[in-house]
Amino acid sequence: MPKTKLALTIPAALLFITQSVFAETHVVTAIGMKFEPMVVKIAPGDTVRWENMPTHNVETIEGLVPEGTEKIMSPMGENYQHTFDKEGIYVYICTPHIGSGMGGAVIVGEPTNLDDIKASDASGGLGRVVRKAIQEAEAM
Ligand SMILES: [Cu+2]
Repeated sequence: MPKTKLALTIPAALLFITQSVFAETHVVTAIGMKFEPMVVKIAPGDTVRWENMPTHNVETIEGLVPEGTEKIMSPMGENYQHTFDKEGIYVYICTPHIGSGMGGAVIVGEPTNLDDIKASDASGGLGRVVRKAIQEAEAM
């Protein structure tokens, strides 16, 4: 391998290794009808792991996630984890318990879609989750 090419390859490899080493896993625990913590702030590439989920799940809502991201619909009653790569706010609910306000948000990097979230007309349990997500994003 020519010397110049090698000189470029090594820093690129180191950067990749560094990012992998520093990617974190954040645990959210279902306690009663609440996710704790309700809002987690993470870096792109980090993972969120939901635990203690015997009667719960995680479902993202169209319009309350960054554009172009795939919907999350985790199997009911199972712990679940997801790695978030795209920046923005991801509001999620527990499908059977959102009426009781069981939901939360993951803020990945900068809250790039804050205006979209603010423009949503969510009410009831989902409205409470959305207001909490906005409050946390604005405090950043
Ligand atoms: Cu639930």
